[in-house]
Amino acid sequence: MLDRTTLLELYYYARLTRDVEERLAILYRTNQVVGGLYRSLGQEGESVASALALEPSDIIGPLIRNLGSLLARGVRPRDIFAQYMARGASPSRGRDLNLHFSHIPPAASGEPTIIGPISMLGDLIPVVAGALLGGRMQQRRLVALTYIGDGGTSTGAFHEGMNFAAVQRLPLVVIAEDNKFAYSTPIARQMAIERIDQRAEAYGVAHEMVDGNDMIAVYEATKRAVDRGRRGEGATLIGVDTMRMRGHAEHDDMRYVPKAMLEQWTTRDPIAKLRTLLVELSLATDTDLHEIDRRTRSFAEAEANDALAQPRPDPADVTRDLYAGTHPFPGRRVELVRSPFREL
Ligand SMILES: Cc1ncc(C[n+]2csc(CCOP(=O)(O)OP(=O)(O)O)c2C)c(N)n1
Repeated sequence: MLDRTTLLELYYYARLTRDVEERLAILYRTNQVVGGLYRSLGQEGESVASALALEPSDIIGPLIRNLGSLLARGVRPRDIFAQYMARGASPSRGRDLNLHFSHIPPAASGEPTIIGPISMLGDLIPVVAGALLGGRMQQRRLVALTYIGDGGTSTGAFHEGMNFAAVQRLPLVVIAEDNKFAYSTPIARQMAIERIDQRAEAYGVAHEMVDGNDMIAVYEATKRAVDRGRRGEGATLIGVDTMRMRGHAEHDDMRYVPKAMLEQWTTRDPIAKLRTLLVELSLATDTDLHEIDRRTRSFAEAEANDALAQPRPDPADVTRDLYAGTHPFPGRRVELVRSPFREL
């Protein structure tokens, strides 16, 4: 069984993810968000739990729906809000949106390397595998964690990346999310196999399937995969059984999802599930958990307001950092915050 601190961290970061997304939804409806909002409602648990199983300096490559993985690794919510609102001081300085930014710290910093999402689905797998190859050449014992949706696993780039990672025995951990729909395409139209983790068999990669809404199960499976990778035993694909409880993005009313299906998955909410367990095991009281809820809600609100107060990019330097040889900005590093539970 996981220690109490880790369990409370799982709860805290899943709550924070939901609260940051709730704030983003308000900003979206009031026209403050530039572009779309791709929520992870109902599947926050798998992003948070998998990312917490890494060592702090490991590599993480989220896709657009894996906000929880970045928050769990310490990325400050203010930077996320600033990205969504294309503010001039956001990590990409308003040149790109949402989670599309990277963080490449010096090796000795102990900070995570973050490789931003690549819009062409599947392509993040070979890129993250390449980063691991680089880490190996520098004799760093890094493990990398990345994510792919069920739709993304049907791309050629996914297959090439997985095969490359397998052949090179790279310490790559891939979370393959069966969240039931790729936009409006149901999983049965996506693959002829029973479980998404069976994709791994073609490459000779270790795999297992877990309940994606059971944060402890996801944490433990990822930890096993991370340890295996660090021991030099190669890549792992972890299939997570979960459900996307909002549309593909906020503009999508998800009319293609049967109501009964949504109702059934409401009873399997990952945050509610962990909350019940914490109380049942007497690891936290209802009052303790209410206090965490209050804390994450007010943190998300304050961080959103901070980002709202930031100026937009200066039109005068709009082409800076876009083309070679035009006075690039000095590197802007993402601001990281420590887990409140590790400071106690
Ligand atoms: C190669 C490629 N094809 C199509 C798209 C357009 N597209 C963006 S997201 C998406 C659905 C992705 O579904 P899935 O991989 O299951 O992830 P989910 O949205 O369920 O998290 C599609 C088709 C794309 N970005 N890249």
